[in-house]
Formats: sequence, structure tokens, C-alpha cells
Amino acid sequence: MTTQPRQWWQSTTVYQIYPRSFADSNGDGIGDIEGIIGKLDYLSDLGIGVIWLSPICASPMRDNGYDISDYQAIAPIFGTLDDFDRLVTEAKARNVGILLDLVVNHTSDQHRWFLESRASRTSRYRDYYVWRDPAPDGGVPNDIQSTFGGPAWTLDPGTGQYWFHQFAPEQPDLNWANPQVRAEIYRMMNWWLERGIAGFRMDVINLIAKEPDRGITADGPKLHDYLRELHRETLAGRDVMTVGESWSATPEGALLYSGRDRAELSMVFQFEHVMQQWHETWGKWQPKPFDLVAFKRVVTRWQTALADDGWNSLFWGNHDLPRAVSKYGDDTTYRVESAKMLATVLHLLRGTPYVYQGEEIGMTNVPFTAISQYRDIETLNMHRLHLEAGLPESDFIVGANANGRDNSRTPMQWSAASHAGFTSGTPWIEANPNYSSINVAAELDDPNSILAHYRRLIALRKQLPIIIEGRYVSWLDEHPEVFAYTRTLGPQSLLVLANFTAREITVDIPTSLRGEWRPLLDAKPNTLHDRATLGPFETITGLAERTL
Ligand code: TEU
Ligand code: CA
Repeated sequence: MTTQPRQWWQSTTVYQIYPRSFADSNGDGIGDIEGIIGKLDYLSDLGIGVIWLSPICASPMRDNGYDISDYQAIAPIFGTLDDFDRLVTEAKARNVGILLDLVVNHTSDQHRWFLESRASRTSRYRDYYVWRDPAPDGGVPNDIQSTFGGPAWTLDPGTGQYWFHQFAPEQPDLNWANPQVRAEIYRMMNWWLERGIAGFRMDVINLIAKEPDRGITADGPKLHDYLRELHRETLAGRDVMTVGESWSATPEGALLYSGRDRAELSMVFQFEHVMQQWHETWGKWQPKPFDLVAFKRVVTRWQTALADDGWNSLFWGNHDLPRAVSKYGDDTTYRVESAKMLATVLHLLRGTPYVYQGEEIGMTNVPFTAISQYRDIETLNMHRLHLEAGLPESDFIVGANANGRDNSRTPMQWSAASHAGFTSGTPWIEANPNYSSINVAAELDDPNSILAHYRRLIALRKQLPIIIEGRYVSWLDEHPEVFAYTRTLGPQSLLVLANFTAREITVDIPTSLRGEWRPLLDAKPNTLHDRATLGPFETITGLAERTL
């Protein structure tokens, strides 16, 4: 049990908005800030306390805003700075804070710094980025690969050197070793903090301290020095929340980022449970059956390692991942049951839960059949590399349907009106045709809806300290179909027992879990005997006066 005073961001729930796909107010087919303002009542009724906004700054949109060309301007397609200030004010009036997406591992190649940097070897901005001479044969300086496919180096013929980019060539990496770069970033962060934001989500923060000459991309030796400096220069003395995205964090590393005496970040957003489900050789483009035992092992390791210090982010999906119910549940027959089960399992863990837009109504993956329906730079690049390698296109579409990023980027499904009520124009990416039945309007007044279930879970977290502070214990670790855990705070325990399959499962109940559990989310009293039967995707939850 933690002894530190509770922080506001430990008892809140975060809702992630991908602005481009959330709500379009002016019919140009692209979601915008005004659209978000129009949905604030919906979000505050859901009970969330924070909105993480995916990037809204000026950008050529090669990677939908994760390529920023001006950190202090709003992309015109999303609105103006006045619109943004209004969003902050209107959200605050509903006790909702706004997290900005801080993308500072790289900029856009159209950022003024990069244009100047590229102009000449003697530019005072040259060292804002990472430039290296060609290898003796004229080729790339080394064989580091970019995340979106292909080498992480691109030659600038004008100055005869290569620039480094861990993503697309249009996303040149900033050189954090240059103190001027860091000072510029801190100045910019303070400018946003002064506008009243609640904090930052920090894009690929594990990559900022790269040392490409030594082959180091993630978790460079200076990483935590930079984060402590960043904290000192921007966050110290402000009651804000920060969450660092890291695809490489280990539980031990997460303690460095989020330990209470570290003065770095509030929490880490890590993906071990996600990558655990990827193919060993082919990664996410080759679907692999879900392995619950391995999955539980990862969750338990994180829950346990961060039991006394540090803090977890809890999530099933985001804008880079497939839809939760399609990936981990059943998006046909048991869509409603499995979406609720997944929500329960996640929201009663220790950490801050994140709801990705549309997850709360059980939105599903896309049924796209042609590459022309996809928009994502990563998917399009990988498609090209796939074909170049001589692999069949149909295989690629299967992989993209399963794990491609556009699955989560189709328009938010507000109603059965055309294009899901997202826009009066033509959306930048097709709506999932199932919007006629899966939409907010259909769930809003239904007490048995997925949406109503999310509302209950989010409210419960505010009422029960055990959800925030309780010690986690896992049960039935080797059971391939059931996820069971308890949380204990003082004399009280909370139980979650969830069936991850579409079959009825009968499970042996460990002795110490037998007995009476007061209902928590459903009205059914639960008395557990030596065996219990769970229907497809059913979850049993309960509270009891006992210490486990
Ligand atoms: O994502 C980091 C990242 O590494 C992902 O691109 C991920 O590896 C990929 O989707 C899995 O195949 C962050 C942002 O969340 C993402 O949207 C950006 O594209 C990326 O950084 C670059 O800023
Ligand atoms: Ca618009």
C-alpha cells in the first residue's frame, strides 16, 4: 500500500481524442477543435477528468500531426489558438484538463529549424538535428532502420550529409545533445503550460537521447538526465500530469521515469502487453492467436513491480493500435459482452486508465479490402516494402486489418446519420460501415450499453480508494481462459474473475477466494463455492471484508 499522498492523476480517467477523426464542425471532412468543444458535455457525462489530444499543432500532416512544423501554432484544419483557449476554458468548467501531445523527438522537415539546418553546414541551426557524413562508399552512415520502414538516414544532396530520422524522412530527429535545442523545447512547453493545460503526453520520449554513432536509439545514457532537466525547467512547482510513451520500457525502467522521488514524469505508457501478442519474426503485420497466460504474466509483472512506487498507465488501445474489442474480445456475436469484460478488467487494475475514442461504445476494426482505403503512412510504407519483397498483397491486407493503425482512426461513430454523424461532408477516411448499429446515439440511454458500463467503471474509481491504492494479487496464473485478480486495501478486497473466451468456462476457485462477495457492478450477489461457471466473456466482480 502506498504511503505517498494521492495525486489527482492517480484517481482520474483519461480519454484520448484523435482530433482528425473525432467530430467535424464545418463539413470539410476533418475533425476539429470546435467539434471537440461540442462534445465536452458527452465527455463530462462519461466522467473522465483528462483529455489527451493527439497533436493539433501546425503540420504538413505526413503523420497526421506527429510531424510538427510550428510548436506554437494550431494547424488551420483544426482551428485557431483562440479555439484552443476556449477548449481549455470550457473543459476546465467541466473539471476536465487538457493534455497536449508533446512531439519533441523529431519535428517536421518543414519546421523552420530544419529548413535552416539543411540550408548549409555552417547554419546556426545545423546542430539542431543529427547530421553525419556518408560512409566511405557514399552510403548511409550505419544500418539503423526507421520505424516506418527503410533506413533511418536520408541524404541531403545540397550539403552532402545524411540526416537521421527514426520515423519518416519528413520527421528529422532533433539533437537533444544540443543544449540550445533543449532550451527551445522548455521555452515552448512553458508557453503552453501558461495557457492552462493540465500536462503533456510525451511522444516516444524513450528515443530522445539517441546516440546513433553507437547504434543507440532507445534509452540512451543521457535520457534520465534530460528528463530531470526538463522537469526542473518546466514542470517543477506545477500540479500537472505527464505521461511518457515508451515502447522499450521495462518495469525497472518505469520506476526511473515515474518514481516519486525522481522528479521526472507522472507515469509511463508502455506496450509490453501489446508487443507480447506480436509475431516473433513478422511483428504486428502477421497476426498471432491471443495467448492469455503470457498476457497475464506481463500485466502481473508490471502491477507488482510498480506496487510501491512508480505508476502505470492502463490501456487496451490508442491511435496506433487496433480496436480493443477486435483484438482482445469478440467483435461479432459477443461484442457487447466482451467489450464490457475488457473494460472491467482494465479499469480495476492499479494505474490510470485511458479510454481511446470509440472504445466506450465498442467500435471495431475496419473491414477494408483494398489498400486504397488506407491512409496511414506506416501502413502505406509497409505495403510497398511488402510488395517489393515479393509477398502477396492479400496477406498484407489481412495483417493491416488486424493491426494497422487506421483501425482506430476511422470517424467516431456518433449516430446512424450518414458518415456516422461525424461530418456533413466527405470524411478524410471512410467510416466503418457498422456505424448504422454501433454509435453513441444508440447507446446513450441504454442502461445495458457498453457506454453505460464505462460510465459506471469511471464513477466507481472516484468512489473506491481500493481501486487506486489496493495491492494487486493475481490468481489462476496458468489458466488459459480466465483472468483472475484481487486488490486489497486494509481489511477489504476486490475481486475480478473474467472469462476471455466465447465459451462457457467452469473454473476451480482457490480456497481463499471462496465465500461471499458483495456485488460491485452487477446486482447479482456472488457466493463462490469450489467451482464457478462463467458465461461467454462474463466477469464476476465483488467486494468482501477480507485481506488477501
Ligand atoms: O508512436 C511511436 C511508435 O513507435 C509507433 O509508430 C509504433 O511503433 C507503431 O505504430 C507500431 O508499429 C508515436 C505516435 O504515437 C505515433 O502515432 C507516431 O507516428 C510516432 O510516434 C512518430 O511520432
Ligand atoms: Ca473540420
